[in-house]
Amino acid sequence: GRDTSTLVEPKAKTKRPPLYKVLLLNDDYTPMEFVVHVLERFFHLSHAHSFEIMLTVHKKGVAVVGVFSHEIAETKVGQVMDFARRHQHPLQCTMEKEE
Ligand code: NFA
Repeated sequence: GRDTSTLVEPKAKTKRPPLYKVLLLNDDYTPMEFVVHVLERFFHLSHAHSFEIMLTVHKKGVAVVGVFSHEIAETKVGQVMDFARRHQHPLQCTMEKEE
């Protein structure tokens, strides 16, 4: 307006870093108790919530376990894949960028 003392600069857009969903995939061989243990151990979920997520994966084929920064998601996926491999279970864990 006519106020010569006030200069309004364009708003600098603050861009939040993208978040990533960590997904667990069903298979025919990994024992249910192993999956529950993985969820408790690496995602710090209660036994009841872990069992619930495990059953969702078992019935629907896939479920989101959590949403994290890229670095944390990558670490979780690596930990789960490594733990499953060491126990010779085919359990698969992946990540995908959130919309
Ligand atoms: N489908 C597996 C079974 O019947 C259990 C499972 C659940 C595996 C979730 C992987 C993920 N033993």
